[in-house]
This record gives sequence, structure tokens and C-alpha cells, in this order.
Amino acid sequence: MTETLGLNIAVVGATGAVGQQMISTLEGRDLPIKKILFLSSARSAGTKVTFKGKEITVQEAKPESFEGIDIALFSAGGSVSKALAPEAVKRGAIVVDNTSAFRMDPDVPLVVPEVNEEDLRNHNGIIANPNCSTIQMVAALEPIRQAYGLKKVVVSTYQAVSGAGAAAISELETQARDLLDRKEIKTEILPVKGGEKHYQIAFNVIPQIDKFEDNGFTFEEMKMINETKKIMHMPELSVAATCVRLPVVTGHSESVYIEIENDGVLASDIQGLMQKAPGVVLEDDPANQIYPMPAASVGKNDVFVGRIRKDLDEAKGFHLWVVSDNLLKGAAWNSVQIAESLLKLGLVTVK
Ligand code: NAP
Ligand code: 3JM
Repeated sequence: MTETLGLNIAVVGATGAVGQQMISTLEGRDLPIKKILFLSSARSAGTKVTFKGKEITVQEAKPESFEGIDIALFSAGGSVSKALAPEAVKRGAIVVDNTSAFRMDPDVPLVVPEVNEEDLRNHNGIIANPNCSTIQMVAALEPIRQAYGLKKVVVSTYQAVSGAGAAAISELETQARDLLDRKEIKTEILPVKGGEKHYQIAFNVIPQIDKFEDNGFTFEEMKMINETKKIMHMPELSVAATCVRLPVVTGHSESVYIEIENDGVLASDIQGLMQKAPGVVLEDDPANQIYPMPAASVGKNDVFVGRIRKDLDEAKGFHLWVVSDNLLKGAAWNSVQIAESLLKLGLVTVK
């Protein structure tokens, strides 16, 4: 579109909460783009989107949409990815998929560029973007694993409603307004869209994200457990998660407890690692009440880490507080970063 030499990119789910961030992230980077397609369901087809000053009409995603596409960024839900990602690959595209559809497939690299960029070399057409809560946690933990080894991770999340899509953002806003106006509230989306029961999210906290599995953990918790082991190449790592939805629009927070392998490590050593870690910003100054918060993370690509403490009983135990914009590093930015890594590693060529 703007260049004679460049990549042909498709954004699937372009009208959604993640898709909108994909578009603004692509606008802000200098990935060479020759043509860009914005795809959605038939519902939003015809909508106009401005990209780098040019008006582009959203089209319905179909198998033929991917003819001539180099990279397709998918965030339209697992069923759309299952149906259309293989069609895109068949037509020569590399798919970066934001859903859980292919993440645990052994033939599909699951990539956070700061952690396992080299795994991209093993792709067979589809690359999976991990779950948002997992991405921000592994970005903080990988430098610790490299320096001191890692034995155990116990995480509790405080997740924003934007992780559940545009409809969940509207639900929080409408409920909050109705509660303040002393009107009856409607509960239709959270905790799980299309699920049997729905609960109030405004002025509340819901200890369920995604559906329950037979083992008592939710699917979101199992995503964190399984994806962390895969990304860090540590099937033996002990991981447990409790995932909770909060009435926050954007920015996931996590209380992370870890046990490392090495003896004699201080909280200041971990702080030093976070200061140097790629994509991580240390915000840890209790004396001045400096710590990460979701509202401050909105619109930023970094993972913010603070409240780093050594456990009082376990000599190899540490506590961290990890915050990031779930729609950026958790989704859109990590996907665009993967596209940039593909170019850097020579895995996609500009024609
Ligand atoms: P959303 O706000 O509900 O948006 C859904 C998008 O998918 C819309 O653009 C929608 O188009 C499109 N879509 C729905 N059905 C479609 C179909 N049959 N064919 C083509 N497009 C279709 O949801 P979101 O928050 O952006 O999330 C979308 C997906 O991304 C989620 O389901 C999840 O799998 C994934 N996600 C991943 C992460 C992560 O951490 N990596 C985070 C959040 C979400 P219309 O406007 O036409 O309805
Ligand atoms: C489906 O905050 C959240 O709800 C997590 C984001 C999300 C995902 C995901 O990326 O794991 C929302 C809805 C999925 C999915 O694809 O499993």
C-alpha cells in the first residue's frame, strides 16, 4: 500500500478488541507493508477503518481472502482459526494465531520473542501467540531461569475484562453505570460468553476465567500451566495458577511466587535482572510507593515488575508483582513482534 516492496498482511478479527490494537500497533511500527487486508465476520464487513491515513473497507474472512498474503494475524476466536488458518497456510501465508486452537500442538511453535524466538525456525505455517497472562509472566521469569534456575511457580492473576473481548468491556461499563444509577443490572457475558451462568463484574471479582476442566482448574489456568512449560522448554517445571477476573478495563496483574535452584540469591539480584531484561521495566521502590499498576500500563508494550521480595520462610522463594497491557504484550504487540522476528530471521521474504 505505501511501499512497492513489502509484505502482504491480513488481520483476521480486525474489528475486535485485539484486532483494533493489532491495527494501531502495525501503524506505529515500520514493518514494510505493501498491502493490508482487514477481515471480520459478515456482521462487520463493509465497516471502514483508517490505516496510515488511508480508508480501508473491512471484508468478510473467507478461504480465498488469503491468496497472495505473506503473514496473517488471527484473533477472531478458536473456531475461526481452526477453519481458516489451514486455508491461509495452504495459500502460502504464515499464520500468527492469537487463539488457543493450536498452542499445544507439538508442530506449532508457541513464541514470546524475548524468551524463545529461535523456536520460530521450526514453524510449519502456523505460529501460536501465547495466552496474555502467560506472556507477561514468562517475560519476567525467563531471565531468572537463565541466571538462577527455576523449580516452581505459583501465580494468582487479576485480569482485565478486555481479555474477554469488546462485549465484556461494554458489560462492565453498562453494569457500573446502572449500579450507580440504582437500576437493575444485566449479566450476559462474564465469566464465559455463551456459558450457563453469568455474574456481575462491576464492583465484584469473579474467580473463573474460561470453562472448568475435570481437575478443578479452569481452562485459563491450564493454559498458563501448560504454555509456561512449553515456552520455557521445561516440562518438569512445577506450575499452579488461579485466574481471576476484575472490574478493570485493560491491564492484567499477577502475584507470582517462584522457587529458584540457586542458594544465596537476594531480592536485589532479581531486581538487577529485571532492570536488564528485554521488554521488562522494573518499578520497585516501596519507600516511594513505586510499583506497577494496570492503569499505568495501558498503551505500553512493556511488562512492568515490582514488589520483589524474598520469602520469609523459603530461602529460594521470591514474590513478584507483574503487570502488562493484556491487549498489547498479551496479544497484538507480541504478534507483531513475531512478524518482525520472522523478517529478522529471514523466515519471510519481502517481495
Ligand atoms: P472480540 O472483541 O469479541 O472480537 C472478535 C473479532 O472476531 C471481531 O473482529 C469479529 O468480527 C471477529 N469474528 C467473529 N466471528 C468471526 C467469523 N466467523 N469470521 C471472521 N471473523 C469473526 O474479541 P477479542 O477480544 O478481540 O478476541 C478475539 C480472539 O482473540 C479471542 O477469541 C481469543 O481467542 C483471542 N485472544 C487472545 C488473547 C491472547 O492473550 N493472546 C487475548 C485476547 C483474545 P465481527 O465484528 O464481524 O463480529
Ligand atoms: C479466548 O483474559 C482472557 O480471557 C484471556 C484471553 C482469551 C483467550 C486466550 O488468549 O487464551 C480470551 C478468549 C482465549 C483463547 O483463545 O483461549
